[in-house]
Amino acid sequence: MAERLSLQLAFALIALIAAVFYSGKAQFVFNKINQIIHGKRGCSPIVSIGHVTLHYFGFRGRAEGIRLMMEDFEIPYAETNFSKAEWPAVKEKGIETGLFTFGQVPAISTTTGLQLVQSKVIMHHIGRSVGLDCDCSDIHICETLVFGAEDLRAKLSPVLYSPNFSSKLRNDHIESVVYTWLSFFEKLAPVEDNSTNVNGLFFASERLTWVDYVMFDLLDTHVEFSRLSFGDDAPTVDVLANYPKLKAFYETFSSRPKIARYLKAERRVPFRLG
Ligand SMILES: N[C@@H](CCC(=O)N[C@@H](CS)C(=O)NCC(=O)O)C(=O)O
Repeated sequence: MAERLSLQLAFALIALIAAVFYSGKAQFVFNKINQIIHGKRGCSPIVSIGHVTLHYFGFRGRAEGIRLMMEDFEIPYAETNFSKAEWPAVKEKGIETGLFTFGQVPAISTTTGLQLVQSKVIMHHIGRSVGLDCDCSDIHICETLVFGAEDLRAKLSPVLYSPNFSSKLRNDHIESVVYTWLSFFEKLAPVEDNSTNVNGLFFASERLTWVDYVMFDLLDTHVEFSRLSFGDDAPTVDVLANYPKLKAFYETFSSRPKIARYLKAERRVPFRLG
């Protein structure tokens, strides 16, 4: 009797799995199960990552988005803050041990044994660990935003670290590159809509995701860049002034309590050295 019952149950289970599979909803069901197991939202949640060591220089650069996430979610972390002078030896050792996969930073190592490089990969991983992954149906939107953010950031480095950096170079870059790209992002920025965005403005999935940290960091970087002073008479600009949706997002995000505290904190490393 019991044997027959287990056989029937086994058949019912197989029929259920086949039905889910052929209905095309397998991914959805798998995601839901994953979400229930981890108790976190998003397409691909993972377990918490423990205490983090952030390997980077003592400035914001490509590590700041990672710091913002760890600050907001109170993930315990320590920093190396390498100086330029230390870097060549540190780099050689990091390549040797495999920590710096591509000989670059940021990198993180964690008490759970994880080692990871590439700023956006690290941010995504942290996001997955705290329930900030995008919804599966939004992955393409999130990737578009993050890859676009990366494109704009890449255009900044040669200017920011140019030996001839000046107020003219700064303003030329803003006029010829930054404004064009901000107008692209303005079209993708969230709008105030109480029916969808609960308690905030979010770029994807109608809730806070790791992509909001990428976007905030990108905007903040350009706000800081546009304010850099050279001790001359060249006027600085409010780089977001003509982008109301981006400005609203920037201000709303800045007012998240732990972010607001961090933005003003003394321990926050400078935007640019020297
Ligand atoms: N795509 C990488 C770029 C990393 C990168 O360019 N890192 C720079 C600092 S921002 C670096 O490590 N420079 C030192 C070197 O290459 O030796 C990321 O986003 O993490």
